[in-house]
Amino acid sequence: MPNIVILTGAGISAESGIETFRAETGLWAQHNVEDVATPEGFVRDPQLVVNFYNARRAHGASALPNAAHEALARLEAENDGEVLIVTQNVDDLHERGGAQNVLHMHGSLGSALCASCEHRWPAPMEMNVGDACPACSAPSARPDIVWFGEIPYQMDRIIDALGRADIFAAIGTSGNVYPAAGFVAEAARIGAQTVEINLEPSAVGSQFDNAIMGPATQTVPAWVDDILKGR
Ligand code: BV8
Repeated sequence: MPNIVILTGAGISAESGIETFRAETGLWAQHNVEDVATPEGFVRDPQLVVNFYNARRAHGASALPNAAHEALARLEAENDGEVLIVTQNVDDLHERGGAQNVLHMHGSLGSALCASCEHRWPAPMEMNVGDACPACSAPSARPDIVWFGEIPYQMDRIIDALGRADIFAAIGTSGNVYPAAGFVAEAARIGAQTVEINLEPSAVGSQFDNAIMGPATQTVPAWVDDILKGR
C-alpha cells in the first residue's frame, strides 16, 4: 500500500486539446511570458493578462478529461496508501476526470483572487480589469494564478507528502520550472522510487529511477494498472 505523490504538467492535458507551454506552437510561443505570467506584466498591462486567462478559461471549459486524468482518479480511489496529485496545471481536468484530492500549486483558472484582501471566489468565465472583490469591494480582482516570482501554493503540504512518499511520479512536465522541478530530488533524498512519464526525457529526466515514454493516455493507465496490481 504505497504512498504516492504525482506531479502533473501540461503534457497530461495535451491530448485533451489544451496547448502545452513549451511546444513550438505552445502558449509561450504566442505570448511573452514576462507580459502575461508575471506580476510586473499584470501591472504593466492588466487587460492583456486578463484576456490571456479569459481565453484559456474558455478553451479549458470546452476540453474534456482524457484517459490519463481518469486513470489517476482510479489510482486515488483504489490505492490503499495515500495518493496526492500535485498539478502545475490551472485547468480542472483532474477534477472532471474524477480526482478528489488535487493540489493546484500554480493556481486555477476557476478561481479569482482579490489583490487587496486575498479573498478567493469562483472566477466568472470572463474576468474584467477592476472587477470588485465580493468581500472587500476593492476593484482588485485578479486571476488566482501563481505567476513567475510568486510563491507556489501549499508548499508545506507538498514537502510533507514528499517526505512520506514511497513512489513519486512526474507526468507530462518538462522540468523547467522550480520549485516543481526540484520535487524529484526531494523524493529521491528520502528514498522514494521515482518515475518520469513523458513523451521524451525532461530537463531533470536523469534524476529519475525509471522512465516510461509515450503519450499519457496510453502510458498512465498502464502504469496505474501495474501499481494497483502491486507490480
Ligand atoms: C518561485 C501559471 C520562489 C501560469 C506557471 C533560475 C533557476 C531556477 C529557478 C528560477 C530561476 N530564475 C527564476 C526562477 C524561479 C522560477 C522558475 O523556475 N523559472 C524558470 C523558468 C527558470 N519559478 C518561479 O518563479 C516560481 N516561484 O520560485 O518562488 C519560492 C519557491 C519556493 C518557496 C518559496 C519561494 C513560480 C513558478 C510558477 C509560474 N507559473 N504557471 C500559467 O499557467 O499561465 S509555470 C507554467 O510552466 C506551468 O504552470 C507549468 O508549471 C510550467 C511548466 O510547464 P509544463 O507543465 O512542464 O509544460 P511544458 O510545456 O513546459 O512541458 C510539457 C511537457 O509535457 C513536455 O515535457 C512534453 O514532452 C510533455 N508532453 C506533451 N504532450 C504529452 C506529454 N507527455 C505525455 N503525453 C503527452 N501527450
